[in-house]
Amino acid sequence: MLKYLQDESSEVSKVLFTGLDFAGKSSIILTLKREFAQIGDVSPTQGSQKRMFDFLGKQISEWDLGGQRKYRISYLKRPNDYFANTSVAIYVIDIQEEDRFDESIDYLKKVVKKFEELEISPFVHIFFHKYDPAIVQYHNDQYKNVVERLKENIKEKVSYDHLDFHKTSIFDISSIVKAMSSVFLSLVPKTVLIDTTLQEFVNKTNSKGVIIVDDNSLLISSYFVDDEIKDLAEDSIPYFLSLNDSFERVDTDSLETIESTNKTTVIQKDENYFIFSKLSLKKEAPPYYLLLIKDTPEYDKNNIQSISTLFGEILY
Ligand SMILES: Nc1nc2c(ncn2[C@@H]2O[C@H](COP(=O)(O)OP(=O)(O)OP(=O)(O)O)[C@@H](O)[C@H]2O)c(=O)[nH]1
Ligand SMILES: [Mg+2]
Repeated sequence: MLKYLQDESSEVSKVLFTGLDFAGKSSIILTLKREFAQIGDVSPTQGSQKRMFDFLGKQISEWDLGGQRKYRISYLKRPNDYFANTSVAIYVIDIQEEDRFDESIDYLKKVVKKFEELEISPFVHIFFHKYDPAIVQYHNDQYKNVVERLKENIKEKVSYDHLDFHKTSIFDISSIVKAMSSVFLSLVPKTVLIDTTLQEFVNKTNSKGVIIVDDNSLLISSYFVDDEIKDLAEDSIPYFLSLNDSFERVDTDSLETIESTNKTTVIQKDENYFIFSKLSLKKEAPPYYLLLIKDTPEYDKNNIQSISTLFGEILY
């Protein structure tokens, strides 16, 4: 029954990152991969960089198009090699560089035109990037206006129906996670089934909320009793993933294994207990992670095992 509801196609989805040089495209990708050490000395991307990965059982090819002028010219000259077959595009704009807004809108127009010429109409998610926490704290009104004007300008100059807008910063990891998750989830229809499963899980386990993410930090599904718990879970999940990464770098042979299949960590903060568990659904497939928020530290590992099994059935 569950298998029947799987997606019909297993073809590759192409996710394209584009925009001017220095906008922050490669840094966004590194943030999702939690390669924070590399973000510090990221260098301009030479030409296009591709990586393949699996998202909810679907093959994704992610293209990071280096934005230097010489490369932009060559992409536009050979649209078939770069823009063809795009399933979804992420167009990154550095909102701190106002004097390049016109140049950026101009390139966006050209990219959209190429999509039209290729007779494809992928969603284009505009990331108003480098909307850093310091800006929110000290210059929010000013930048809100900057971004509003930029958005109006884009809507006026780029006539394209499939535009969406997000504010992001690598210093606010959850802003990247949320924006990228909405991009990737749009590619996979089977998520409705996962959402229902998770809602039942929250009720059954008397929890306040639960969130599932994949190994690329993307939110797969979540369910919360209220918005406060939602914010808490979404803001804390990146830290649990980093914690997990650090533990995995430790020589685990020397540690006593407490859970044999699903490794679970319980942390208390204020009145909440965070139960974080790594789910290995299938041998050799990338893991998923579950974060459960409860009033009490008790959890039934059979419940976690059964959600893991159900989830595995939906996906594979
Ligand atoms: N303040 C701030 N700086 C950022 C942010 N994201 C990236 N940067 C910085 O912006 C610079 C350019 O980042 P890249 O990721 O190399 O930009 P890119 O779009 O990949 O550039 P090209 O590869 O040349 O197209 C680097 O110095 C990053 O550290 C952000 O959210 N806020
Ligand atoms: Mg780059």
